[in-house]
Amino acid sequence: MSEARVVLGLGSSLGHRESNLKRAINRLTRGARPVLRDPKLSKVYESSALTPDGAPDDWDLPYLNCALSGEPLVEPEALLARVREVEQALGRSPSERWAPRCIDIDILWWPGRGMETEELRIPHTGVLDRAFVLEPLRDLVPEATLEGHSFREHAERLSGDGVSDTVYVAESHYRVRYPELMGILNVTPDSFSDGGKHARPEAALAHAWALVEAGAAVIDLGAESTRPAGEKVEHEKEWARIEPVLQGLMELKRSRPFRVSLDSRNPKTVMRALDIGIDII
Ligand code: PH2
Ligand code: MG
Ligand code: MG
Repeated sequence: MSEARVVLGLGSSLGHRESNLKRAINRLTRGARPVLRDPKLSKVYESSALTPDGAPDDWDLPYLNCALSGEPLVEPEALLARVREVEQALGRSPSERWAPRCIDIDILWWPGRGMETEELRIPHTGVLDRAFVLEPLRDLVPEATLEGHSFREHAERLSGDGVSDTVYVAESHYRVRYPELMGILNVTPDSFSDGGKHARPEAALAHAWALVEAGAAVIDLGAESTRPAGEKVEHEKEWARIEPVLQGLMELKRSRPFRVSLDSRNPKTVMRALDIGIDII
């Protein structure tokens, strides 16, 4: 039988919110000291800040929230200690209650480990009346019950009352959930890995298409191999290789969303490519 899973709630309203969530998730689940095994992530939601009465206007910064579940590798007190360490490592500074924060990590739900001490309350305060907590929780443990109803039912009740502004944000979800993939497109005769394969523009574009189909968010175009003793390519020659492929990539971008990165050490090439429309240098 598998151990009960714990559910953490994560929120961020300061800095690069998606990066903050992603970094917290990585620290909790990977690396030197993971505290959760077999992690699952809810959707990522945005909502306006819940602030105390009389809070300054500049506290009114929208939050991204999500929930993370996993098999706990430590006891509740040790999990709380690790959570605080991660908050600190990501730059959380002691501040007033409910002030904006770069990261907040709360232990929301842990079947069989309900408790109420000075330090720790499980289930976490307010899980049933805050949509930004309840909706992520519902994504992960819809059938778990609290106060006689499942989280699915509680979430339906809250969204039914029409006051919640918590919305799923697909772009943020993907950015938190997945690292982006970059596909490499070498239009060189002599690269290590694929030298010569895509020397013709049509072949290069077919390969770019396949990379985008396979999930590449960025296509990195280069026309000069930087391998040791590789051929040095001057601007005119480099541009003759780059230009037709770059034009073709612009066409491709009409039907598929991806960004184009240019891998070049030559300012002239960069300037001309900027005119056509690259996203990353
Ligand atoms: N967390 C707070 C205070 N207010 N508002 C939203 N929308 N989301 C939060 O996670 C949140 C909040 C304190 O932890
Ligand atoms: Mg909180
Ligand atoms: Mg907290």
